[in-house]
Amino acid sequence: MKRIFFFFYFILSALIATAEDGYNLWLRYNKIDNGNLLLQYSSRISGIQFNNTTATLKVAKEELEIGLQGLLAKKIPDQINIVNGSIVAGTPSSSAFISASFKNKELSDLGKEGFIIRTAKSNQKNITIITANTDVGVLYGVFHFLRLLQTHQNIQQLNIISVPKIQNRILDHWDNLNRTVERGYSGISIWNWHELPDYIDQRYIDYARANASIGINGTVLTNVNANALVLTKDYLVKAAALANVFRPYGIKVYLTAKFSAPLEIGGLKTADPLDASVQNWWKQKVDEIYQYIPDFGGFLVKANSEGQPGPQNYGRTHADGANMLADALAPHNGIVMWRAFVYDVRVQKSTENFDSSITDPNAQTIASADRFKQAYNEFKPFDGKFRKNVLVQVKNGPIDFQPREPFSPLFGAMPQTPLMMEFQLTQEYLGQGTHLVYEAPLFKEVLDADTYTNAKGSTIAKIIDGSIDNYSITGIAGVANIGNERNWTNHPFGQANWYAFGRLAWDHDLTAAQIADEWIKQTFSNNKQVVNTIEKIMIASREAVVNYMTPLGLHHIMATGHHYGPGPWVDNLARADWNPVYYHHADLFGIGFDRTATGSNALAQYKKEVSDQWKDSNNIEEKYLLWFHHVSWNHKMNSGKNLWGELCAKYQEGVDSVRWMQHQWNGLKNFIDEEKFQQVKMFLSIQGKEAVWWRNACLLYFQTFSKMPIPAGYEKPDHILEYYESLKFPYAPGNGGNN
Ligand code: GCW
Repeated sequence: MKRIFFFFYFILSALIATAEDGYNLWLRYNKIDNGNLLLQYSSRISGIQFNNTTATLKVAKEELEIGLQGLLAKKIPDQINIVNGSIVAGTPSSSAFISASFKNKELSDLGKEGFIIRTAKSNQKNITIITANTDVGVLYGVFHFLRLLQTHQNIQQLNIISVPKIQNRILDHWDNLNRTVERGYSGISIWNWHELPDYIDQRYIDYARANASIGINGTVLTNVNANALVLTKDYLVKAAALANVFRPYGIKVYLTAKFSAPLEIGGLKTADPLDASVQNWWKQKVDEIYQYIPDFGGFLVKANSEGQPGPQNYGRTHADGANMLADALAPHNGIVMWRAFVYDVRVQKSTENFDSSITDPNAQTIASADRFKQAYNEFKPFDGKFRKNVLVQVKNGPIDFQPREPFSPLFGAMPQTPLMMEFQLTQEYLGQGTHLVYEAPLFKEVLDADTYTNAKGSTIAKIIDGSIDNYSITGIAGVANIGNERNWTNHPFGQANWYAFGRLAWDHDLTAAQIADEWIKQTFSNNKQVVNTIEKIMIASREAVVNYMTPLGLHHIMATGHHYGPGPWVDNLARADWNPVYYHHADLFGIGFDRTATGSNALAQYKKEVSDQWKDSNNIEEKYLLWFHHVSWNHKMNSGKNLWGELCAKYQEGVDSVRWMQHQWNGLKNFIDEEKFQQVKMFLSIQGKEAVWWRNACLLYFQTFSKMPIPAGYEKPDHILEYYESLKFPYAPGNGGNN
């Protein structure tokens, strides 16, 4: 009997050991499964000398202990004396050895967050040193060292010096106080506001660990479509509890500031930024916040956009609004991240007593223009007019996180205003919670794009890291894809986008392939076949989604509201620029948005070198063609096909890529734990179906204009257009109630 029990116990624990639910993300620390390497690591790592004198050093030491214990499958002792294989970690103030061994200059070059990992000899002993100027630098060094082991790197001769290129590396949560998440596809918000501040979920700690492991140092807890209540005492106390959890991990908390808060929660009659009582209200509010959260990071603000109130309600400018908040934050070293995602000029009434009588005098002129141009038109005139602690946060493209966009023309156009990048990790327009789309190639395409602002080589990466315009403050944000799903991101590969964002925010020189490689090894396995296959899938996935949704420069043709699935036919929304027909302009002649001099001339917002590349429909890179040109269905493409034929080919290519991804994945059955294998397999099958849906719906619709057949040899749609037009998904997730 006993024996049988033990047998089952054994089977059960083996199962538990291999079933992976994804909760541990890339911090699995499983035992190194390569015997030789394990021997090598064990001989190099005999113990640690690590004084945990501060909260940050304490968590750093714990992480190192947990990580090494998992990876080497043995307990790692503390060492008082340095011996062969010691890891010595700390700062000059926490470690006498480090203070004696490092010159001040070498460490101060690391700044506030950089670290050194170095193999050295001390009295003939081989040791590894992890050091930094600051405690958090040591923490980053620890995570990097563990990454080296998890990815099976040789650690015999290390000399790594790593300093982040961008200062503020932030996740933006579009999480509401009722725990719904705008554009969230991973369950509900991880912030349990109701139970805070008393209940501290382990998830908060693991969230902080995960972020610190990739260098993310800030989190905006609340949605940019803001709720003023978060600025009341009840909620500040809750936010403070989260800040306490995150602090040791070097992560600052930020909140979204609703511009009408003085009216909504302050009892004032106006929110005019030039009104002394309003300015005073914000000053006191900010002082109060710092009482609860002494290292509060600052505010993220969406103003005069999609119904959010802002300074234009009072005939004031973005600069007036941002500067008022900046003045309140400056004494505490807080910052304002003021978003440039603006396209709402009809000032809307958003709260009962909000003053909507004053409208922007330019409203009509701006409204008649191309939405593409609006952010530039509204912000460029204010270059140099913002306070020093204001960053203007710009989405990567001019419209809205499409599968592919040309870069926003604001980058390079505001040399005297720090511009911050906003990427979207959550896949609002990229297949949402069920499509495998690795976003690093998209991020890199944008970061590497050349704005020519000074000369050739003025890449966006160099603009946002401050090296071109000497910004004194720099930042990058990613709209989070995290929710309370056990594996955080719903799709196991959503984790890769969170990971890639952090890694690129730290070092934008890394390639998409390098980051994929690291992530796969830590998340799945170091097995070559696994790594190569998954890497190929990931790298191909971005172009696949472009092809089956919006090839050749099509954009914003998703369904209304939830943006789930195709809706190129939609033409009945209140604002012209919410309608897909506004973006593709398909007619009997052709398709595409003329943004050249004969059209909206948005191209004129770019430097000449850039607009020269894009202004001619016969020369433009075809991936951007329909972004800038309205061309005939018979337009001759590089392939020799006409535009209609090329569109058919691209949609089919997208579908074929997903099938190829499915096939590749299936080949990994024996290498991936069953739970994750099945999960990804099922998601890929949804993706396959939806790619076909996109292709069929779009081709049938565009065919009503092109009047040409889908060429022989391609699969034919299995329904008629009316069927696709009739599909409704009232409960598709993530609908924030906006356009
Ligand atoms: O992409 C659009 C989304 C909105 C979002 C808005 C924004 C938070 O559809 O849901 O609102 O962008 O970025 O402000």
